[in-house]
Amino acid sequence: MSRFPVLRAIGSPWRFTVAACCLTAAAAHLPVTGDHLHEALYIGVLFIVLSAACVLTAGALLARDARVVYVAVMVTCAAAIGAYAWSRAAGLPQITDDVGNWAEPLGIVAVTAESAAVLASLAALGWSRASTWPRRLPAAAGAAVLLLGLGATAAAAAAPSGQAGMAGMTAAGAPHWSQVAGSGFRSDGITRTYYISADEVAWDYAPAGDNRITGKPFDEVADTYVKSGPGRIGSRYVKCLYRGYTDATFGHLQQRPPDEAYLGLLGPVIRAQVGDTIEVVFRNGCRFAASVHPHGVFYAKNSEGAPYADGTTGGDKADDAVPPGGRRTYTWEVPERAGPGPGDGSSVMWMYHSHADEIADTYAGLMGPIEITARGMARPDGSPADVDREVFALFSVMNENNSPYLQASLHRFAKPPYPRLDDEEFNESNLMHSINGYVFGNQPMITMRTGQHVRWYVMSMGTEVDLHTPHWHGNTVTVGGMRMDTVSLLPATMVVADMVPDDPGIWLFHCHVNDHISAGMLTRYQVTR
Ligand SMILES: [Cu+2]
Repeated sequence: MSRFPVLRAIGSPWRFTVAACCLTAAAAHLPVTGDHLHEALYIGVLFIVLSAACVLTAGALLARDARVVYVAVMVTCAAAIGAYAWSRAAGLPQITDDVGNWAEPLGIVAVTAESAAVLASLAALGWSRASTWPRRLPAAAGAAVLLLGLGATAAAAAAPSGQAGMAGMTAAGAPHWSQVAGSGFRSDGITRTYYISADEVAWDYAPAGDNRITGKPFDEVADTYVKSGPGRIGSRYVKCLYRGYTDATFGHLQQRPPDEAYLGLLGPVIRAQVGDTIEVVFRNGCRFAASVHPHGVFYAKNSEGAPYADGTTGGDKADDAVPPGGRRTYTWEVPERAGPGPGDGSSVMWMYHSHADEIADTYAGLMGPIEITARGMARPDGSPADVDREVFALFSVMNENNSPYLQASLHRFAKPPYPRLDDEEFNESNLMHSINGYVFGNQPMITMRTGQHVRWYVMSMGTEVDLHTPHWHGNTVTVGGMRMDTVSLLPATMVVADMVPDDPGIWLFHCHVNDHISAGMLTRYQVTR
């Protein structure tokens, strides 16, 4: 007999029932352990540990039902019940599709067995030797509980797919829809504030002054778009662009480091992770009303930035179009449905653009990227921790004929005689086939190193000519798990492409649409060792 009372066998008749409950709990976890190992390794491992603990404590009870064993049973089962509740209520990392899935049959069997084990353990600890029990009854009751438990487990495991836990995740059951919905917005208390001003600038689509793709001066075809002169605007246009500032005084422009110079006319990259709140303090320095309308994130009617008959009034309208010189703060939440879905990597792309007069505003240049990283996967700046280099690229035939600044550009950069505004050749000369606002390879070099995790975020804006097929020379990417070296874009679509470059050199990155190639929609990226 042990000197320590907690190690002494108490010989409770409840031990058979507790052991049967433990064995049932172990059995109920086994059918889905394989799927969990595949989908969320740590959950699979925890399932194996839990099942092993249940089997071991059951054996210990039958051999020597010391008080400490009952306590171990209660702790183990309480932890399992707690984890189950958490996975259904708040969601555990990597398997948030279990949120709301309270009716999963195997889960019900496991939780019932675990709860019964806790209650029976309490009864065992309170049992006194003075009580009288029929000799064989406890063992028979335990055997009956075990049979019942294993039968329920088998029935639950055979339940139709879609209700049997991870095995049915692809079926159109509750788990599918909980994945679609994502878990509700749970704030992590972090608000990321961006100070963005729409500023009028003189933008040059070809600042290098020659064709960086051929390495030669512009030829006659290129001159159609870039040469200024009588009745031709050339490569420079008056535009209004989103630009980042350091604070609400808008006194200091945020400087872009050299490796982000390629971003060109894009607004500052708005980064956040799921759980954050994004705040955009917007100042409109354009000569026309403008707004900030985001894609993907959660916005209420007072932060949508788009005027239309939506039945709103007052403050819910004030965001729609901020007058010249005006200011407005937009607030957007980042729930799970704004972040990576089941087929995404650690981050997704959205964008923001002015939507006061959507077409004119975006041709003026008011566009920028948004990047949302999965909860818990972001660096302090919001970028995904598993990505070394991020590149954002906008493919757009910027139709300067439809920009609010056409007249301004004409009188500032063209020489008289000025053409009729509907002159066909003049119109063609104002179609700037650009990547981030650069033509004919004039974009500052996009740089990266071999072996880096590089994530390309590519998007298109515009009209029916804006079907673009960005193509990488030298290296391949995966998009949604599929290998490619060319992706498809239509206006306002966004594609995330992951690359681990293995081929050093200066490589072409261009739209593969023939007409767009001739008009200069090409750039280069450089991979160094
Ligand atoms: Cu194209």
